[in-house]
Amino acid sequence: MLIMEPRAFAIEMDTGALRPAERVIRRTLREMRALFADQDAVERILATDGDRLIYEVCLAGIEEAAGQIPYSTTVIQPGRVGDEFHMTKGHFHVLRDRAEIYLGLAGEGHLILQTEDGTARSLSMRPGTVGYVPPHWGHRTANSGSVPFAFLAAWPGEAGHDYGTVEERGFAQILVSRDGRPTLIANPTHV
Ligand code: PAN
Ligand code: ZN
Repeated sequence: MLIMEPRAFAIEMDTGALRPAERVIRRTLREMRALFADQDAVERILATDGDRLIYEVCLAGIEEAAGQIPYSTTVIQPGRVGDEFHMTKGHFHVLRDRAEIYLGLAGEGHLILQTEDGTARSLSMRPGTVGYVPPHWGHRTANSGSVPFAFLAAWPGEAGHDYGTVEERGFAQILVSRDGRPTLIANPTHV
């Protein structure tokens, strides 16, 4: 039996950065281009403005293993691709019946959830909102505000991350700006 040393981490509440982060993952528009519904808007942005940072994940470095509770903070930059808000790639857990907890830290956004049969929900997230991802719900987050949106996430270490299902099929619903309001609409590119 391995006895881990207890450790404290700090979250910079204004930026959502986790310190010390063991690893920081940066996701840019170029690598996420296929995930946005408006492909013309993707091409236009890449051609005129070049690549852009969509979000960063600061991982605490807790082992992805049964019994552990890995956690991270995510910071999504404000902005849209066409009408669609900047968002994370989104995933299901490999073990579908593993849940997750999200805590809003800064800015405002939406937690977008869907089951494998395409049922979709969205939860508005602000600093202090605890969003619960129940077992079996795929999940992604979007920044629906005008400043960086940051949140903490903690999940069971054995859950695993399945990105392929979302890459192949997309989310059934996407979060777009309609009449100045974040609105969930059917995703025209969903398979
Ligand atoms: C979160 C997400 C994080 C980044 O920690 O991994 O917000 O989103 P993607 O993983 O979809 O790129 C989580 O849900 N972990 O299970
Ligand atoms: Zn997750």
